[in-house]
Amino acid sequence: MKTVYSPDHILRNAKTELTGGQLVTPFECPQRADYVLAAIKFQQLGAIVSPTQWPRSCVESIHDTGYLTFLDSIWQRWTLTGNQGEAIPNIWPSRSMPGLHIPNHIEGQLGYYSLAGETSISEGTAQAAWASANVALSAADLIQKGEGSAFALCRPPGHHASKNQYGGYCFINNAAIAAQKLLSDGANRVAILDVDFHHGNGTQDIFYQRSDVLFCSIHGDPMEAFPYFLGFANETGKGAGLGLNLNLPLPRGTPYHLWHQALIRAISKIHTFEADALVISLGVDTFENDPISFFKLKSDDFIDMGKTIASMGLPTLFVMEGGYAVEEIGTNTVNVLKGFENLAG
Ligand code: SP5
Ligand code: ZN
Repeated sequence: MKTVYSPDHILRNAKTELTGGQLVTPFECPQRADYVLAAIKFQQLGAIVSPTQWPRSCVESIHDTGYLTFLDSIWQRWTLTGNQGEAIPNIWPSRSMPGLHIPNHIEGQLGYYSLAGETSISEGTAQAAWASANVALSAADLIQKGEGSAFALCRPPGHHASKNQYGGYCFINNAAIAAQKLLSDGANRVAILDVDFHHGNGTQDIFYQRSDVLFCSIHGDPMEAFPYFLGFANETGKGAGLGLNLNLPLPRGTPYHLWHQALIRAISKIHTFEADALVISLGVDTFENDPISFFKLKSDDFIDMGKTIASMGLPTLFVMEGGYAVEEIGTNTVNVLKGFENLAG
């Protein structure tokens, strides 16, 4: 399987993440991609290729132009305003003040365009997000050109980003723009299976009312886990998308054999949908030693995960999402891809 990788991911190198009332070094750090790339080389997964640049319209097919303009300009505006630290929101439109307008002031705009406060914006963040988007689009292009599978080594990740909000370490929804590209290139139906520990709220929201994309997600119960406010089992889609959203929340301590039962349910749903292609939002933060998550998957379990995904027999695009046990992220990620190839042949 080919991997698409860009060294520009390193431009996303924030110094701060707001957690526990402190600003700590972010869990989502450049070393993550270094470890994944090293494991791909060590385990000889296949060629590592560079992305090409895709038209802005590929990203505008999913994200609001106003949001993208905000993302492109926020760092310069933030520093010109005289701020010394990284850009962190401190107020949001909420139940008591829905605030559907976009404020003029940068502090108000940060709240408008964010869904979480842990994700600081730093110099180079937008450039890295665009590089990550090009990685996803280039990998989708490999599928369209006939490769049975491809791996988009995206960083920063994307599945928490909605059409007009960043957060959860995500800025551009790489899986969503890749799925949209597959549809634009001729697929009639695309299934997205999100196996990251966290619910892919951005991806769900983007496709919630659409009939051409099925979204399935296996994740930590949002009563107990980020993003807390979306990802419940009773969210099944709306309008043309009714019945095409499947959430499988699981409790603290879930081991692989129970996680696997949820995977079988998702696969059954994808079969019924008759997808032409599959996009996997591949987070490996389901790992037992992940520092911010609470499932109990072991490194070898990721091999079986890949094999089981391959049993669907669909053209499959893997898009990197989370995974914060940095020293094990390479092994765990490549285990999924190797497991997939062993059965896919
Ligand atoms: C792509 C992805 O996996 N995003 C996850 C975003 C999670 N953000 C909230 C993290 C909360 C961290 N709490 C730290 C507790 C350490 N004991
Ligand atoms: Zn995650």
